[in-house]
Amino acid sequence: MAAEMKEFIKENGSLVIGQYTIEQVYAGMKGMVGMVTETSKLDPEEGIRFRGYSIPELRVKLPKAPGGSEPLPEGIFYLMLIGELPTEEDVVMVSNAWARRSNVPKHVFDMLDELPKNTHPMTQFSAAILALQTESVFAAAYRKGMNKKDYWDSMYEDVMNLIARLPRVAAYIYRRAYKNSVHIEPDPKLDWGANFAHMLGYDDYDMKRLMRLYLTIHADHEGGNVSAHATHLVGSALSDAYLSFASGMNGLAGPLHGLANQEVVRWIMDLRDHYKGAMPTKAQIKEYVIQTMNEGKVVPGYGHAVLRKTDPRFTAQMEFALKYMPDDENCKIVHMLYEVVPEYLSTIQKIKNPWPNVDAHSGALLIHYGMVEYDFYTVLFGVSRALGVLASLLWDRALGNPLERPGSVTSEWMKGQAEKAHA
Ligand code: HAX
Repeated sequence: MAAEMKEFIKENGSLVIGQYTIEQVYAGMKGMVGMVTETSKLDPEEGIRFRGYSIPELRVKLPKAPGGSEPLPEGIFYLMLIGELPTEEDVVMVSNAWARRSNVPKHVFDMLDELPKNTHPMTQFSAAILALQTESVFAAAYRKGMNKKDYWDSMYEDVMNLIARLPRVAAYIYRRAYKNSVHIEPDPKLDWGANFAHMLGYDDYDMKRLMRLYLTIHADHEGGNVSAHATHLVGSALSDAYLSFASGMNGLAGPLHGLANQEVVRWIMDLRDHYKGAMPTKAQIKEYVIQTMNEGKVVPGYGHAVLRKTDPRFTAQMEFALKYMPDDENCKIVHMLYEVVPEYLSTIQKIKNPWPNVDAHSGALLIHYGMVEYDFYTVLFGVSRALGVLASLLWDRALGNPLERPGSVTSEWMKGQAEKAHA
């Protein structure tokens, strides 16, 4: 594929594929094509497709655990990395490889134990990923002196080892923060998602089913979102998978990105408190949304930089809720919000997308199965996001992608351009 891409660029490299405006440069480069990401592509109207497959298609087509109804996340990783739907055997192979590679060195747990218990779980997660960097096969090989052609091999080792280790690290953070540091050993017989639920302390079948869905739908959202872009950008300096992925997680920890999943639940709890715990009416919800906006805050879980319709990841979770927990009060509120918020936000001209994103629903599902510690939710997102951004990083190395270094200008320069244009 690397040779094919070189040839493609040689033949077509001078073709112009777009133009952009001063406004786009100031508005976070939205809508400017600036990178190639093979694992998934986001359509503003339809939502994400992983290697061409939509979420509803993947919920049917990807292999499932025996007797299970939701895809195994191992399958979406295989699909993103290889570009083809996996067989049942392929998925078992990935599952076994991750189980074999999942050992976390003691110094990572020791480091976590030194942090104040109230350190935000995402800060702990990022610090633990950096602490794991001692294990980087790529960094060790580079130091010894490695031919460019061999980058892919050691990066593959890092990517597989890191993904294998993340559930253990995340579960350790959770049990330390919320379960008196009573830790649970992994069960190598379980698949990656079920084992994660097990180590978190949720052994019932329902949570394992939710975890498999959750880890599948959060895995990737093309290359420009903050966590994917940060991982890719840092990786372009030949930083190893640990250094690159930690950067991505620092981006995911922002409230306009992955942290929105905890903010949604916090906002719903505040809303419920505001109305003294009673189920709010639609009129009350609207009133609370208006109050949030008037206080200069965002309504978490709504809006998107690219999407212009309801996020199919929201829809998948809503279907799950209606099937498995139709009477859950928090889910009912989430569904009422869906009836009220877009209608209101679409009256505000500056908001480009009034529809819910993935984070609008996930917390309510987790609370239903007993995971109420919402500060932890973004770590779950991060474990899943590893699948996409690390598959992409591996492709970056395989294709020999170069250092990323966009140009930047001053506002003086911009004004000069405008003057020239108006002269
Ligand atoms: N509530 C209130 N105001 C909103 C809004 C919301 N949900 N969504 C957008 N706006 C506002 C923006 O803050 C911006 O206001 P200013 O011009 O005053 O700064 C204006 O509308 C235009 O924004 P936009 O062009 O529609 O949206 P952006 O591409 O700039 O931002 C965001 C996209 C997702 C960051 C934005 O919609 C937002 O803040 N949403 C709430 C937070 C959230 O749910 N984030 C998670 C997004 C999905 C994700 O990455 N998950 O991990």
